[in-house]
Amino acid sequence: MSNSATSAPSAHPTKLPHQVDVLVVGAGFAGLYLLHRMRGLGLSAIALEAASGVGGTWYWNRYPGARCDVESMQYSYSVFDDLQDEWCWSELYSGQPEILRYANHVADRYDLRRDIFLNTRVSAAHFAADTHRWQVTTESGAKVRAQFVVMATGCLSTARTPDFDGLETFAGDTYHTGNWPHTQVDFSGRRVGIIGTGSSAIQAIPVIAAEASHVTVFQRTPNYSIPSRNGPMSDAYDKQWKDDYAALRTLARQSNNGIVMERNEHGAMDVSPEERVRVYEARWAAGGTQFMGSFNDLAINADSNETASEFVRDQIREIVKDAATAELLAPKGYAIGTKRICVDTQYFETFNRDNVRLVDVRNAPIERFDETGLVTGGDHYAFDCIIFATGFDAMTGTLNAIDIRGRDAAELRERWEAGPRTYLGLSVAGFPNMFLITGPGSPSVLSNMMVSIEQHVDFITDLLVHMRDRDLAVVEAGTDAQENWVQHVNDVAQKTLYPRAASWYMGANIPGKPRVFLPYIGGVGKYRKICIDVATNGYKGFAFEEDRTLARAG
Ligand code: NA7
Repeated sequence: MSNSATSAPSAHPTKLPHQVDVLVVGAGFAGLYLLHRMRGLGLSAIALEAASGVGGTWYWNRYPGARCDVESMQYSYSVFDDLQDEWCWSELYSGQPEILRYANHVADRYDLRRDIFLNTRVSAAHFAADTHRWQVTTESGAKVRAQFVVMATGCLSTARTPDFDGLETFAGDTYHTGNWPHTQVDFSGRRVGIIGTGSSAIQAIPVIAAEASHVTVFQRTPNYSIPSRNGPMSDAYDKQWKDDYAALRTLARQSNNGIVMERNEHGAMDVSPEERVRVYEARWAAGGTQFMGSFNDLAINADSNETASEFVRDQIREIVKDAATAELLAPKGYAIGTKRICVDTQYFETFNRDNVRLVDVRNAPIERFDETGLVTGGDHYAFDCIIFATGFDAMTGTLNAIDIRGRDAAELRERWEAGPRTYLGLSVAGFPNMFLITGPGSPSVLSNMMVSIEQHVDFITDLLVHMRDRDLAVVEAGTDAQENWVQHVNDVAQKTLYPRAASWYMGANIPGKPRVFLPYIGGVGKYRKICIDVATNGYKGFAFEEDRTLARAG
């Protein structure tokens, strides 16, 4: 099949209905699949999407070099047999344009567009206890009533630009990687400043450096990054997956992070130093996040982790010719993996270019911007344009930006003032008939998002069937179940090295954000089992009310 061949796309609607059974916020991979499943139940469902196209993350993050760091054979829907058999990815790790084409293909193939309202940002969602309906308000003031609201709003969807002094005076162009223009940005002949060295910057810097006249990278914290070894998809690899897709997808669902990879069942300190190096070298040569599967205790044993961390530092020292730059790029003071591991194509090599310079802003933070550039450490740097690769208000930022009110007009953002509290990362006590897809307290960002999205959408679909079969109309997480879950999420995180790092997993990148470990680190497979157990025990932990039926909804 040619990937560009799509059925005739239906148009996006413009006139919002007054009421629906299910209102989905977001039309990324979660929103698209939700819409499909809700329709399958015979429910009226719409998705409201702030962007002018579908695709979520892959709609917004169109910076040069944007690429998925999960292999495409795995970062794709597993629930559409024909689609997964027919779709051909061109590279091992797909670039953003191809993933966005895939999202659009899905929207057309499953005729989803007719229920997706674009350019429609949700500003409020209020639950009315008397009618058991949510009143959802858009930024333009339109209102829709819904029995169920599902927040498919993404984990990294509120881009953040730090509040730099004088930023508004800068006369050149500014860009944020998470909100990149739709028109081609030409860097040739331009002096570019890039702030940040997270995943986005690490992908963008090599591509921009190949085009710009000069690039200055402002680094606060260096990151551990593993070469992707990306390349064209071979027919053999494509066939290997497609021949065995059902079994491999099952393995992914049962795995620790939703990715099928070979895992070493030994601890790093259980083998000789020579064997350790041999394993790290093999994993480094193979590339990608499977480096973290080198040994089974890298996330929990500081000594083990240090051997992997030091191995990567040594690779950086080997690649980067200037010793001082190499030392600056070598991450220290935190364990590999405890900040999101990065996957790159020629990132460290880029610092060997004559037109690239690294500036440390850990010890001398950026002081201010002016008309021509910025000042740090007493030096002025002049630019034609500046790129903010400064990340996101992760996991809670987008939800807290919406005025969400549950029972007794309780505000979600107030309830979450000291950190998010959810049951299974799916539901919040006091907010009936509202679900979160990959919400805080679920594996989410620690997993292959596709696997976690599908699991949540399927869970919600099954839950609605359970309700319909029993004439139940309202579902809500119980307070005890939620508190126990929050405790469990914390307990599991505390057993690992993760909470020790100042990461966005911990909310550490946003001034004033509570330091709470946001995702659930118990593992995708274990989490799935917990959810199955909840479902098979009558959705224990959830409370139901009977007074209205799904059949009468809307
Ligand atoms: P990240 O990973 O949050 O990276 C943001 C980067 O910006 C990181 O290096 C930050 O340094 C840096 N930053 C943020 N604020 C500042 C200020 N004020 N001064 C200097 N540097 C700053 O976001 P990405 O977009 O790269 O990646 C997000 C996820 O998207 C990624 O993990 C993948 O899952 C996909 P810090 O580390 O906070 O010191």
